[in-house]
Amino acid sequence: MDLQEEISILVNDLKEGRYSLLKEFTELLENTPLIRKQVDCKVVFVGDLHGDLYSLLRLIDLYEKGDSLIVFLGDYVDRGYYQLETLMGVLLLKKLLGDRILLLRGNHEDPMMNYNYGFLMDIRHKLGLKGLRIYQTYILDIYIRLPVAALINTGGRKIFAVHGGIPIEVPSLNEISQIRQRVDVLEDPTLLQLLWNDPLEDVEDYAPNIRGEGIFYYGRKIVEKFMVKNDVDLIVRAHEPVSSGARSMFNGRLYTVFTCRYYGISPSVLEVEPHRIHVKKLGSVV
Ligand SMILES: [Mn+2]
Repeated sequence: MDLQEEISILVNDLKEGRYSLLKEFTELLENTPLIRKQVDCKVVFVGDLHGDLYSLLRLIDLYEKGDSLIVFLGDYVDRGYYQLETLMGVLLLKKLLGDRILLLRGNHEDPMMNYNYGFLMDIRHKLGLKGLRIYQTYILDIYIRLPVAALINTGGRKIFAVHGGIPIEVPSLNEISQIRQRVDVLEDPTLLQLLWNDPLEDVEDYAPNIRGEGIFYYGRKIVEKFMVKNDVDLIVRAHEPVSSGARSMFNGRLYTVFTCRYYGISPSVLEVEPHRIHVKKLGSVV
C-alpha cells in the first residue's frame, strides 16, 4: 500500500472541496466509549504520533502484512509538521485494514487543545478557511466516535488500552462503557482522567497532577485495584514522552509507549503476545 500517496490524494480532495471520504470515515468508527476485542494474534500498540508522519509510514511498512492488530492510543494531531496528514493517514488505515486497526481518542483529539497546540493552524494553513468548516463539520464528529479505551484479550492475556490511564475513583469496565461521548472532555471526570492521568511509582494512591485541575497521578494501589476489579493483566497507555520509546512500571504491569520522534526520543511501538512483550524501535527515516 502506498499510504503516503493515498494521503496526498485525500488532502488534495479536501482542498478542492471533495469531502466524501470524511463522511465515510465517521461510519467506520466504533462509536462506543469502550471496545472489547478477542484476538489470537500479536497486538501492536502505537503511542502519541503528534503529526509524525514518518513514524506512521514506517510502522505500516513493518506491520501492513501479517495479521497483527494495530492499536493507536491517540494524539494524532498537534505539535508536529504533518498533523492533518497523520490524522488522515490513520483514518485511511482504518478504511483499508478494517478490523486490524483500532483508533482510540487521546487528550489532543479536543478542540481546546487543537486551538492551543497547532492543529487548527495546520488545517488553516493547508486547507484555507474551508478547513475550519471541515473541522467543525467532520473532524469533531470523528473525535467523539473514537473509543476512549479498549479491552483486548489475546491468547488469555487481558490488556486494558487507554491514552492516559486510570481514574482515581477506579471505574469498572461497565462504567467506562457507559461514558457519554462528547466533544468537551472536561464535562466528565472519568473521561477526563482516562485521557489525561499519568502513572507515578512514588505515590501509593494518587496525587494532584501538574497538568491541571481534575487530573491526577495514580499509584500502585489504584493500578492494583483497577486490575483486580476488572480482571485485567496489563495496562498499555501513551501520553508521556519516554526517551527510550517505551518503559514499564509497577513490576511490568503497566507500559507507556511513545511513537513521535519530535521530542528527541527513539520512537517505538509495543508488541504484545500472550507470553512476550517487545519494544520495537522504529529507527530514523531519511
Ligand atoms: Mn497526550
